[in-house]
Amino acid sequence: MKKILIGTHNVGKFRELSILVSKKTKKISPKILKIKSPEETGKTFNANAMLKAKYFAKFTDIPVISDDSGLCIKSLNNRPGIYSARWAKKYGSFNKAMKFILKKMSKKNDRSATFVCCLALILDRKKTICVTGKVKGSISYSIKGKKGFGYDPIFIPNTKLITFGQMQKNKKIKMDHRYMAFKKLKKKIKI
Ligand code: ITT
Repeated sequence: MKKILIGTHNVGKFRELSILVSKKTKKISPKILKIKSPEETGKTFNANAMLKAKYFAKFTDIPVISDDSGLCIKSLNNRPGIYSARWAKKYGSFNKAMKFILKKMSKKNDRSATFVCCLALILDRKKTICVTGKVKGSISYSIKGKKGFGYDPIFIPNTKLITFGQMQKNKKIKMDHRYMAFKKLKKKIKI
C-alpha cells in the first residue's frame, strides 16, 4: 500500500493510526483533501465506522481507513458509547463531559468501563474489512494526566494503575482499543 486516507478529523486518532500504519505508506488526511465529516447516523460503532469509510472512499481511489470509537461505562448503560464525541459537544468540552461523568459515577459502585474501537478499511470497491478492538478498565475518581486526548484522563486500563492520560503516548498506543483492532486488521491484510 503506497498511500492511505486516514478518514478522521480527530487529531488524536489520526496520530495513533498514523503510527500504527506502516512507515512506508504515505498517510493522507481528509483536511488536506478538504473533505468534511459525514453525519454519524449509525446505531453501532460498526455501522458508523463503515459509514465513515464509505463516505471518504467516494472522494478518492486510494485505500481508506476510518475509526468509530468511544467509552462504554457499564453503570451508565454503556454510555457515552457511540455518543462519546457528542457528549463533549453537548457539555461544552471533554473536560466538562468528564466532570459530568465523574459526578454521575459518584453514586455508583461499579466503575468498570470499556474503550471500544471499530476500524473499517476499504481497499477498493470489492474489498471492505471491519474489525473491533476493546480494552477493559475502570473510571478514575478524578481527572488525571494531560497526555493523550478525549476521555484518556479518566480511564485506567485493568493492567495499570494510572490513567491513559498519565501514560506515555507510545505506551498507550501499544495497548489501547485502537491497537487491538489494528492487530486484528493486520492478521487479515498487510497494512
Ligand atoms: P471522527 O468521526 O472524525 O473520526 P470523532 O472525534 O467524531 O472523529 P468518534 O465519533 O468516533 O470520533 O468519537 C469518539 C470519541 O471518543 C472521540 O471524540 C474521543 O473523544 C473518544 N475516544 C475515542 N478513542 C479514544 C481514545 O483512545 N482516548 C480517549 N478518547 C477516545
